Amino acid sequence: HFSFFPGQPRWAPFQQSLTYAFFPGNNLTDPIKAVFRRAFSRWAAVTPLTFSEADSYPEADMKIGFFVGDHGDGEPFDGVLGTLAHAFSPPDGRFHLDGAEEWAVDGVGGVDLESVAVHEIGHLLGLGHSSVEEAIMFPTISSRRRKVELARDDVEGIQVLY
Ligand code: TQI
Ligand code: ZN
Ligand code: ZN
Repeated sequence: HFSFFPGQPRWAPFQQSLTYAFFPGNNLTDPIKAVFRRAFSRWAAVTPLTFSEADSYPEADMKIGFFVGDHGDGEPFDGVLGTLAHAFSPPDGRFHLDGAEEWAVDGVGGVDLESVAVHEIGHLLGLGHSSVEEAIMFPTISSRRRKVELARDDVEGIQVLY
């Protein structure tokens, strides 16, 4: 079953058009940006929310970046495997990925980026972990697995919030 963060934080009702931006220092390629666009669109499909890429990193609601080791928020990354990414609950908007991972984009490589992005966006929107194994918000995933389709449990959870 789905869960929320303590106090059930969510983006405010007047914030249905949310923006996201990529940390400029990462210089991400278009195929990588497209993975995040697809991940956002899965949540947009089942909520009244819309997501669009903003040019201004500081002004965006959600800030996405790849970082290695200590990156200044008290939650250092740990190198290959272990923690892959973390995201903070609303209305924080920070979404960080471990730059030390071998990320799989479009099926090529190691850890599937879209699977992790769909999960972390769930956290950005206010979902905690689920006890349902098929759910995107289940707290573990077998390595090299691709899991990008929202389960009914994920949809029910997000529709309680939005
Ligand atoms: N990162 C953890 C996660 O996102 C960070 C975390 C631990 C966390 N406990 C939390 C975040 C409680 C919010 C609330 O769950 S992770 C998976 C999964 C990770 C794990 O790198 O371990 C995915 C990131 F579910 F597959 F195990 C993405 Cl998809
Ligand atoms: Zn971080
Ligand atoms: Zn999680």
